[in-house]
Amino acid sequence: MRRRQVLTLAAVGAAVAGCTPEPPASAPAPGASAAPGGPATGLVFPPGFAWGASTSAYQIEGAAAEDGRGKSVWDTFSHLPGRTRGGDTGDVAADHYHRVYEDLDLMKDLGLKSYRFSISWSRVLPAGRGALNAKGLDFYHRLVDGLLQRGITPMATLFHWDTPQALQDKGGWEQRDCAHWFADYAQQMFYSLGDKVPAWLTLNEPKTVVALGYTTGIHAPGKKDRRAAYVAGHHLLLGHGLAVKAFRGTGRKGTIGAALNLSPVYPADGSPGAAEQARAVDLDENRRWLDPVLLGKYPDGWLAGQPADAPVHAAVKDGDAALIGERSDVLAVQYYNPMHVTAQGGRVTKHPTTQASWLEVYPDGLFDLLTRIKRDYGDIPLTITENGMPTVNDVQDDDRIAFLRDHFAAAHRAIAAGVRLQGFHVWSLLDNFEWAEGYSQRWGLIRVDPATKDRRRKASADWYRNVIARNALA
Ligand code: IFM
Repeated sequence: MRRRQVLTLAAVGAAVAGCTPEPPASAPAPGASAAPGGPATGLVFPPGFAWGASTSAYQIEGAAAEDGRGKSVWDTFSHLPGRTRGGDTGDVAADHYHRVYEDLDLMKDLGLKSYRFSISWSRVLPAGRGALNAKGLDFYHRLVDGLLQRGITPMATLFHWDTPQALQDKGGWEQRDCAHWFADYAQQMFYSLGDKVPAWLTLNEPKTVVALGYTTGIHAPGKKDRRAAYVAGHHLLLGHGLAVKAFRGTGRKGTIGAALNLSPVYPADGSPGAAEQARAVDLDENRRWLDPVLLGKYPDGWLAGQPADAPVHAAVKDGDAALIGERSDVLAVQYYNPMHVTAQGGRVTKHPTTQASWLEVYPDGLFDLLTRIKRDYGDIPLTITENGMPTVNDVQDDDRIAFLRDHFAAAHRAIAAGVRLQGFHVWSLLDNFEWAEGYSQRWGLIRVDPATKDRRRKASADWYRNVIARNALA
């Protein structure tokens, strides 16, 4: 992007910034009560620990066809017959677009220090590139201003799976150009919002996009082509590197990194075969993403291990690895489950699971993962940007409280072991659209009524509020 365009964008951002002022202080959030306090006892976290909650645009915003928003691949995909449970879509989702101030008040009442959201690329750039949609951008100004006014640090993710459909029509992430379109969009956001947003994340879970969007096809864009998947995976990483470079180029203050979902991989038994298979799965699940982002190279043997005629070989150009390895300020870690691998390369489950059958509950895995990152990749600051569980229990979600308590304790142990863990964002703030599962899985601290969209704090929200207020786990 040329400098003249950049100045124009900055001017648009500034002009839009103040155009929709927040209404006067709203009524207390539903269920609000006096903030808990008292001396911190038990497992005390470091001062300034960033207790947070996470969401993503398509999963909560709704307003899918409002104020000039363009379609994303998820709008298209969720409207295809049979792709989501019950035919659910994100058309309305949690209606956060219209209830943003109510949600901000709920966050304030929880005592959140940090809120991690994503920007809908096609809301701010309906065609994925070109002219900014001022009304779409205005929504993010309202959100960010509202967070800052409430003392909550905004953490913006640039890509949480909702590729603009207009770019998908041009080949999407299978095209190398998509990495550049993404970096251009990122740069526009840095200029537009970067004076207020101190924490940026480039990609959310590129592994999931590759695995579910391009390999099994159960997520948008619904491809079932492993060869294309690996090309898309490389271009996603390239987009990450180019966006980090663009961030540095803007001179904006703040931090930037990627949000990677990682799973510690264990041999299912003590056999040498299981150990070998576990190493192979770890290469694909973890090192294939961590090494390029943090070390600027694909792991030894990973590319060579792809079939000789795989298109990913041609996709990886000289210099790409260094670009992907542009220095990150932070690594955002998303932890849900471990993996146990047999000598035959199969997977076994060794612990209880949740309503989401893939979510095997193993809090020690979080400790193992965090300490492993420090051991293998050095002392980069870490923040957990997702951890949580769905439950069929409604507002009395004691199982979620137990889950979070055990994972917070594992995080505390990692900090005590010297890991530079700076924050913990629970997935998710609100019940939301859980992709192919539609609204059948409810992951929120805050209940969202499926029909009325009314909000109600769950027991886990009250419990979390106490943890945050004490900065400690009792
Ligand atoms: O809802 C998702 C989120 O969008 C990405 N990480 C996993 C969550 C639970 O499946």
